Amino acid sequence: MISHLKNAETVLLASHIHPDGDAIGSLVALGLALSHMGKKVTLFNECPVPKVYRFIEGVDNITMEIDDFHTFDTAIILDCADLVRIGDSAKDVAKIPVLINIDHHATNTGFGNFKKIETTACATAEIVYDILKILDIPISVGIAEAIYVGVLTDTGSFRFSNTTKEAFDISKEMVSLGANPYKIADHIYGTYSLGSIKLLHKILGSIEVSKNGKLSVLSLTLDMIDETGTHPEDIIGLVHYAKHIKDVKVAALIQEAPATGKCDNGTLFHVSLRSDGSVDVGVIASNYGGGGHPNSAGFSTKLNYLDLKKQMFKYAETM
Ligand SMILES: [Mn+2]
Repeated sequence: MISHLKNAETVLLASHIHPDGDAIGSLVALGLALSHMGKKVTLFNECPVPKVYRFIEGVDNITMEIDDFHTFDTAIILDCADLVRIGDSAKDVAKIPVLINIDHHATNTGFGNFKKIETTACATAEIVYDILKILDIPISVGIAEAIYVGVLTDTGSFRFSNTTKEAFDISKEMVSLGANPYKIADHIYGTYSLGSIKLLHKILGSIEVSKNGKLSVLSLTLDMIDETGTHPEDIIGLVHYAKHIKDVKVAALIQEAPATGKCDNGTLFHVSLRSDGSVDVGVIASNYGGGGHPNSAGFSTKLNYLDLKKQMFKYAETM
């Protein structure tokens, strides 16, 4: 894979729809690095970059539309367990001569011609960091911030079970190279709009807990987004509130999908799942055609709201 990366000339880099900090951070960090090597680089994500990540250098170069997929000799897919996670363009991207799959999800399907799948990596940004070391590319302040964002957000600010020694080692190095932890944290956690706090109020009001107290469910409707003047891409990390309840093993956020939208073809709801470690939510998500990690996973569904909730609460009785 490394020798192919060195030889690639026109590279498309893509990450998953509804991007998180790792999807954006990995995309930008590797993109800046490959540009530095003199390659023609295009950064691609089908969904808008959430506002809280727009401070990262190079995010303005992320495009949501590609006119001609034939111009690329290589596609690098980041933080995606499956190629379809990049969205509608998966079928076009699949035709690019060489596909490189860089990811840390245990449910990764192993797609692509070359792959670097490290399931023990705290974030895809950690794997990108390793690749930059192998390629001996200098890490600029912009790259350092992007990698730091990936590690910070995928570890839940160094709280989740994937918070490894490497997470701290890499973060320390990124800080020594110029990433500013306070500035980054303030952008990601301290720049919410009033509307998003009002939205939080509405979502918290929707909470339901299963009879045995092991499953908590938050619901987010399009009406709530409308009423608060917020945007779906601004909704980050809400599911964790449902996980903070004592004795809850699995927390779920059911999010209504827009009726039309490039990101959401035919999908009625997106479901985010988080586990305390005693239930493998990656398996639950796979059963619904999604994927993820044992403690953090998600899926999209065409089930209606009541049927979906019924199935989830029925499942809760087995936990
Ligand atoms: Mn990730």
